[in-house]
Amino acid sequence: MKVLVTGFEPFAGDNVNPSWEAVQRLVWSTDRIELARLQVPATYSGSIPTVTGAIERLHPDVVLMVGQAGGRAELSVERLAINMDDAPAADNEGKRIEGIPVVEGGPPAYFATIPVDEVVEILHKSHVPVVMSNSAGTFVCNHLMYGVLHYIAAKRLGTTAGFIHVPFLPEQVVTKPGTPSMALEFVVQALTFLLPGVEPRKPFR
Ligand code: PCA
Repeated sequence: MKVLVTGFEPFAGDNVNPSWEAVQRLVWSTDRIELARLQVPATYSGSIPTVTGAIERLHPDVVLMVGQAGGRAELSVERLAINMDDAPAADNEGKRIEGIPVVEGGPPAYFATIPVDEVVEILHKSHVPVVMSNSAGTFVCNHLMYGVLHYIAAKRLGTTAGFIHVPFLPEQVVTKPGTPSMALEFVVQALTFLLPGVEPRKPFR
């Protein structure tokens, strides 16, 4: 099984993004899973083509996208992506989009096609704090998740895809009292635990 795992570059003035830090450190010891890693620009214009281009080149069975959700206390397995870009924050090109669909005329939403319940269950059994989330937000992460699921659906590929949000790293919250964070080693371990769970065992839903 070939798994493409993606993480985002730092954004919003931070100099790290826990998603990319963790993706770079993922180790997988069996030859049953072949990992490809990709850093994705935190931009509306660049994120989708970066990942769909890699899907075209690598033909992965699974695409697991990872992003930072600053302020969340646990990992979130995203259940759906909506057809809406709507965030006051600027992306890394300084672009702000408020209230515009990701894909004009596209369906309102896509469900993740990885088995989200199984991934949550695996992580719970592994004692990792994780929730199933019904919103990947309306910024670049949701944009990417929607765009990739749309591309896979439009091309009728067998690739399954999903998105995991991870909290800030402790170093990012040093001057943000009360803001949750998770140690990098823990995030890396959690992603390693969930990898076998993304194996496509069920048809799309
Ligand atoms: N998190 C942002 C974009 C890039 C990232 O890592 C988000 O949740 O939209």
